[in-house]
Parts: sequence; C-alpha cells; structure tokens
Amino acid sequence: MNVVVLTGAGISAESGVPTFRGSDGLWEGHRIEDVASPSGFARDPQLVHQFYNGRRALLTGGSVQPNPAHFALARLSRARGIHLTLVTQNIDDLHERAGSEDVRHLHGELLKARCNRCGAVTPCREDLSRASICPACGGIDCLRPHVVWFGEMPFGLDEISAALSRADLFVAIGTSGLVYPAAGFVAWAKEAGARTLEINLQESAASGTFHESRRGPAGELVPRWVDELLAGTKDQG
Ligand code: BJW
Repeated sequence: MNVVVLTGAGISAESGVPTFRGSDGLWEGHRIEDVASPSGFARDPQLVHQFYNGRRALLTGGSVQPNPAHFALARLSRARGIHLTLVTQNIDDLHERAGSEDVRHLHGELLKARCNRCGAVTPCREDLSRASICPACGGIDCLRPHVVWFGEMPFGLDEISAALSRADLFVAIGTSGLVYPAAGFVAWAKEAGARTLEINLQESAASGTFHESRRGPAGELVPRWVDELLAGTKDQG
C-alpha cells in the first residue's frame, strides 16, 4: 500500500514548537510574510535572521523533543507492506529525531544555511547574521536560512507529485491548508484515486476536501491511526 503523509506545524505543537497561525503566533507583531519572504529579507535581514535564530535556538536547546505522533510515523515507515512517503512542511528535525529516514522537507531545514553567492548548503546550528561567513566560499553577508519563503519554489515537488500519483492513501496532519502547493496535495491525491484523511485539532481551510476528518491532538490521534492501519494491513496479508 502506498501512503503519502503530509505534516504541518500542528504535529510539532505538542513538542513545544509554536504553530504559525495559532493564537500563540511565532512572531508577535510581525506578519508571517514579513519574515518569510525574499522581499522581507532584503528589507530587513537582521530581523529575519533574528526570527530564525530564535527558532533554531529553541530547536537545539533541549526542551523540544519529538512526540508520540513523530514516533508513530517512524514506526509506520518501518512497517512491512507499507511504502510511506513522508512529506513535511516543517523545518524542524523532529521526524528525523524520532527515527524517520528520507523525510521530504518541502519548505527546507532550519539546521542548514544556504549561500546566496556560491549556492552551497551547509549544516548550521549557530546564529546567522550579516557577518556570518560561508564555510564553502568564504563570502561574508551571503548566508540565509535554507528555507522556502513565499514566492520561492518548494523542494522535491517532482518526487512528491510522483508519489501522490501512486498513492492509495493520503493523510494530512496538523496543517491549516492555507499555503500552496501543499494545500493542493489532497486534490492531486484524490484525482489519482487515493482515499484522503485529515488529522487536525480543529477544522482547517481544506477539511471539506477530505473523505474523512478526525479532530484532536496529533499526539493522540496519529498513534491510534497508525495502529489501525497496521492492524488492517496485517488482516489483509
Ligand atoms: C494541531 C495541533 C495539534 C495545532 N494536533 N493539529 C495558489 C496556488 C499555488 C501557489 C499560491 C496560490 N496562491 C498563493 C500562492 C503562493 C503562496 C501561498 O500559498 N500563499 C498563501 C498564503 C495563499 N505559496 C508560495 O509562495 C509557495 N511557493 C510557490 O507557490 O511556488 C510556485 C509554485 C506554483 C505552483 C506549484 C508549485 C510551486 C512557497 C510557500 C512557502 C511557505 N513558507 C513557510 C515558511 C517556511 C520557513 C519557516 O518555517 O519559517 O512555510 S510559511 C509557513 O506556512 C511555513 C509552513 O510550512 C506553512 C504552512 O503552515 P502550517 O504547517 O499549515 O501551519 P499553521 O500554523 O498554518 O497551521 C497549524 C495547524 O495545526 C492548524 O490547522 C491547527 O489547527 C493545527 N494544530 N495544534 C493537531 N496538537
């Protein structure tokens, strides 16, 4: 069975990573577009670096850990009879820390930096600033977080689109369904004949598009859904 799972900020909320559009918005007083767009970075690079430095520090500080939803998806990826494509919009590394391999980071990775001069992508666990030096080319004031901002092309779309066209089941977990192209994946999967399931704390912009929606915290509902799916595939095999 081919399963494609798309995760969003909601799956990491119970790990202590604030969501984007919740009442505990990540950056009080700033619109997401101001800190997550190339024009915002060009206008005020220091502000944008500060925004990502704070989130990187939270991620590496020890208080943020994978939760049962991340672990359940790692378990699913190892199950016989299931081919899982795990796509995340999140730039954290919580899926990897829970044991998932080959995670498709549609919107990039917080623990990497990219050089605007030479294009190199390098590991990054420290603060970035305009004074940072690219470890690949030695340039100054040319590093940016390796993330996808509004107006930029998300990563890995060809492979994700191929996986969606083969999917028997598509599941979206903890995403508001407001940001494209990810918000359109449910329609692509349905067009390919997949069954579609949404797991979210509350109704999302895309809820009406799914065959089924389950409401509740990912940390509870995802392990339950994985148990159900594995029990079902065992019965069939
Ligand atoms: C829980 C929970 C719990 C809470 N348990 N659930 C139409 C078509 C195509 C494109 C566009 C279009 N219209 C406009 C566009 C352009 C634009 C776009 O979508 N804009 C919208 C605002 C309208 N898109 C782009 O620019 C993208 N690029 C692009 O389109 O390129 C051209 C292209 C065209 C056609 C095909 C292919 C390409 C790029 C988008 C980049 C988004 N970047 C960001 C920042 C990344 C770096 C960073 O993290 O800082 O990505 S913005 C931000 O939003 C981040 C997230 O990944 C993304 C989605 O947010 P997410 O994950 O859904 O979080 P929230 O907070 O919104 O929702 C959390 C959910 O969890 C809620 O529903 C809660 O209820 C739930 N929840 N706790 C379960 N415990």
